[in-house]
Amino acid sequence: MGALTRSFGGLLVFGITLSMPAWGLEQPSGSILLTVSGNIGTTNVGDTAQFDRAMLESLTGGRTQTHTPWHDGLMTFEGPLGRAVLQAVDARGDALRVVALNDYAATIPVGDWQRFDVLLALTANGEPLRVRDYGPIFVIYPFDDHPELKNEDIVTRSVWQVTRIEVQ
Ligand SMILES: Nc1nc2c(c(=O)[nH]1)N[C@H]1C(S)=C(S)[C@@H](COP(=O)(O)O)O[C@H]1N2
Ligand SMILES: [Mo]
Repeated sequence: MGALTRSFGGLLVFGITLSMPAWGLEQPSGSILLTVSGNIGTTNVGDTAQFDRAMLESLTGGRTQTHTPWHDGLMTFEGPLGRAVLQAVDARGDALRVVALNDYAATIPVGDWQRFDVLLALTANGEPLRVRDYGPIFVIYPFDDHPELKNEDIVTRSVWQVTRIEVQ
C-alpha cells in the first residue's frame, strides 16, 4: 500500500510538472505593452493575453548584437525571445499578424521565431526603446549572425512600435 501511495504521489508530481505551461498568465498590473489574440490557448484578459513590461521581462529573453537598417553602428538589443512569447500564450497558429501603433502590419511565419532568435526588443544599448526610438517593442532579427536574413522580406517583418500580435 505504501508503495502504491508513493507511486501515485510520483505520478501526481509528474502530472503537475507536465501541466506547468497551463498555469496561465498573471494579471498585468502596469500599462499594457503587448496584446496577443487569435489562436492561443492561454489568456488573462478576456480572450486575449496582455503583457505589461514586467511580464515581458520575466519571459526567456535574448541579447542580439547586430546592425540594422534603422540604426548607425553595432547595436545591442534585449527583450523576450519571440518564441518565448508564443510559448507563454500557447500559440497554435502558423502565422502571426504583427501590428504596429501606426497600424502597419506584417505577416510573419511562426517558423521564423522557432528557427532564429528573434527578439521582441525592449531595449537598445541598455536603454528602453521609447516610441520615438521605434519602441516600445521592435521585432529584431539577428541580421549579423545570419546574413541570409538581410533581405527585403525580413526587413518587412521587422515591425517597430509593435502593439499587437494576432496568431493565425
Ligand atoms: N511600425 C512599422 N514598422 C515597419 C514599417 C512601418 O511602416 N511601420 N515598414 C516596414 C517595411 S515594409 C520596411 S521596408 C521597413 C522600412 O523601414 P524604413 O521606412 O525605415 O526604411 O520597415 C518595416 N517595419
Ligand atoms: Mo518595405
